[in-house]
Amino acid sequence: METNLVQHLINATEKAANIARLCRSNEVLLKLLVQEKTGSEANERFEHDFKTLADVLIQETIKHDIGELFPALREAIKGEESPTFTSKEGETLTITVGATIEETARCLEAILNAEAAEALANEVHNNVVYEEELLGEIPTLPADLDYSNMGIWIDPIDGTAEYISGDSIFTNFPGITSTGLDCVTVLVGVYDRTTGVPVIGVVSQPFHNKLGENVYRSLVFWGISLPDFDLCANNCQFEYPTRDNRIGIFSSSENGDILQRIMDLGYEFAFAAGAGHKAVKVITWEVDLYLLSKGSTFKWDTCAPQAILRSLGGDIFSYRESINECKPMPLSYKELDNDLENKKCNKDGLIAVRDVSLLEDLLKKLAV
Ligand code: 2IP
Ligand code: CA
Repeated sequence: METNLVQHLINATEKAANIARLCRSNEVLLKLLVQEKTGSEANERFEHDFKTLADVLIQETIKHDIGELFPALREAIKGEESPTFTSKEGETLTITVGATIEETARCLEAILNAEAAEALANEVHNNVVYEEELLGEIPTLPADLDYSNMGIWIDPIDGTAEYISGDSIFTNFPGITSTGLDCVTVLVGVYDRTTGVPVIGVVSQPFHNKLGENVYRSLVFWGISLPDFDLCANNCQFEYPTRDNRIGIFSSSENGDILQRIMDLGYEFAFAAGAGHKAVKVITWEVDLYLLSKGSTFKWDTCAPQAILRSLGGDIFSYRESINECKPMPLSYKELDNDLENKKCNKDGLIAVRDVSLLEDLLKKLAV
């Protein structure tokens, strides 16, 4: 297969989705996920829970697979979790993906029982090629694309609380789930390290299509936004819905005064979990707006959907900065030397849209 970064990111995302699904369908792993301690687990020595292990393993698998194919990118692949676990006695263990199933299983056995470790290691080393009609045609990337100037943010499982509980609640809007497995996403975003602009995004909903008991098929969205190379492509050409109302999607904890102002502009509201999930609803045009006034998302939550939205003429903007500057200010992934920890957080909130012209009224209305 041609070494096309987008196709390989999609394959890696699908492998991540397989690992996430395995943890919910395998009885031993599910028990660990919902923390029913059996007393016989080796992981009692370690302070982290199994949810974190699943996250770390998915993240390290994507890093391993993409790092091997694109060595220039390896050091710049970052995720939400640190791969190092610390035990109560101060002993440390770093989760690594080995060269073989056995090697990976051996590493996991320090935390899990042999059966669970082997099941996970098998999935980590499974050769996954995601081929799906809905993916559309993935273009060849420019030959002179500088991979050494790119960075990747991974959110291995966004909507972790939904992933663990699995309980679904629906909104009044068809197709929009408020809580539950449909709100879970895997997010992989690539950005230009010089400009801080997101350029490639892959977002998967591993539990979107339920085919049977514990059998799901992913829904995958991808986008490329490289205007300097005259290349914008995606598999998200959804038509604008034939509705005359505008819909906004929000976190259930959004500020009441802000919601009132948006309601005054005529928007209807959907409340749903998952930052990635809410951004997907903007991508599919099921809603017009995802707005969050608080700093409760991180670079790994927004990089992938922002790249996809940019490929569609939309974007994700900083909520507070845009209000202060009275113009749309896109979220940036520029790596600044100072204050690195703080820079991981989208501390000024966000506004995600496909139609950037919506910001004109919004910013006026939201300015204090
Ligand atoms: C969370 C997750 C939450 C979201 C929060 C994210 O990421 O997406 O659902 O809150 O902003 O950081 P809300 O659902 O209120 O929008 P994670 O699940 O990875 O911690
Ligand atoms: Ca997240």
